Amino acid sequence: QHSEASPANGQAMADAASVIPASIAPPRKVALISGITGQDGSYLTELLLSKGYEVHGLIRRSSNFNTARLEHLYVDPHNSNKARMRLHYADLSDASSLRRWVDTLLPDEVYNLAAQSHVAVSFEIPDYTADVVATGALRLLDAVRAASASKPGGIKYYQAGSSEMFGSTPPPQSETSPFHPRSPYAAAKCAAHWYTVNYREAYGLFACNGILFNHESPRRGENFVTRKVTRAVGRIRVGLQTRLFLGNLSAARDWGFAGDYVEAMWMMLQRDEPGDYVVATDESHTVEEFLEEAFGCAGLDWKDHVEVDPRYFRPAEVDSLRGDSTRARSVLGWKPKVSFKDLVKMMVDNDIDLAKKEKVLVDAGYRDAQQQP
Ligand code: NDP
Ligand code: GDR
Repeated sequence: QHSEASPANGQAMADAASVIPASIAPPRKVALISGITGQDGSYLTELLLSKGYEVHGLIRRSSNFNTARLEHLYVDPHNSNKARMRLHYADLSDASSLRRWVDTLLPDEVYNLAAQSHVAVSFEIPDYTADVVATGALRLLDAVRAASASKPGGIKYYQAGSSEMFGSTPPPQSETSPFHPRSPYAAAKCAAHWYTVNYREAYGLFACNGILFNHESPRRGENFVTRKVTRAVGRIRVGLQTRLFLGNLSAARDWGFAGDYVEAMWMMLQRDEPGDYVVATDESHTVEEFLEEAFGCAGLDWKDHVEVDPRYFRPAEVDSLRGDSTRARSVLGWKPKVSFKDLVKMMVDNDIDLAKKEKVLVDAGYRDAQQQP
């Protein structure tokens, strides 16, 4: 057991699926997700479970439970009829573990979402980032290639590519824009992108690159700028924090909602032909505009609280990203449902609630009020 999860929601979904008589039910599709414990992994798992999939996730060993984002989906595997999400230990740096699970499960679809995904951190741990993001993708692709012959219809592969690959290429960025990576993370994602293209061309693998622009949610890691801001807004609002230290406020990003973006991943693997797709809102905002909107949602003025700390500047910055997702919209029929304003409000509302809960613990003396999460 990997978490102390409440089975409530997952149980309800499993109950709904179990009413179809086995004799007429089509065989369940099996998906394998690396990075299942991350933001996107949790939304993709929800989506696939709602479509009737059996979902297997690769998790890495940690001294703490790292399954918080999956707790609402967890059903004890001893309840074998109802548990449609299973977790297995593996690591993108360990080819043998990847090979074992791909061989054992022979999934219909593999989603490679695992990564050291923080751009600034990739300057601190470049070798590790390259190993997991680039070589890790190659290890998983090769496990899929080797197992594909044993799977009727083959195994489809999704690679989590990033708008960071465009780096200093000016917007709008589409599938035909050149890559000019500006960090070890981005360079490693470029390698993973080309490994995926190469395995498609060399071995005929059904392999797709999603080139996803920034996508956020209340489940976003707390050291990415959007969540760092909305966590601070919540805590400032309830009196647990006064100041917020940030880096470059003039960078522009194309921010969408993670729940919308995982649908595009799935849609890519349902096509007859594999391909590469930019996924974006096609709209861009600066960090300053995000601050204005987020603090505004809570009736606050960001200028009263935000200070620039050069320690958050990056050795090389990506100044401006704005996607051109025409291809995903016309070929996949995908489009984002959540607007920038609604996304910011969703995150601020969530983080005001969270801060209120923290405040109860702080007031009762169970927790210190830290300045910044
Ligand atoms: P997160 O950082 O939230 O999740 C990353 C996941 O990868 C976690 O499950 C993490 O496990 C896992 N992981 C990290 N290192 C390893 C390893 N060595 N072996 C196995 N698993 C590992 O990222 P997101 O969910 O936001 O993003 C998903 C993918 O999409 C990533 O590849 C990211 O680079 C890419 N991407 C994200 C975008 C975004 O805006 N969110 C945009 C474009 C691309 P643990 O929980 O234990 O840390
Ligand atoms: P990014 O996201 O680098 O685009 O990568 P992040 O939220 O970290 O930065 C966005 C922009 O905000 C600026 N910034 C700060 N960033 C952080 N993290 N912390 C700060 O205090 C801060 N102040 C200003 C940054 O300089 C940058 O310009 C994300 C990740 O999810 C990647 O994995 C993914 O591939 C890309 O999005 C698309």
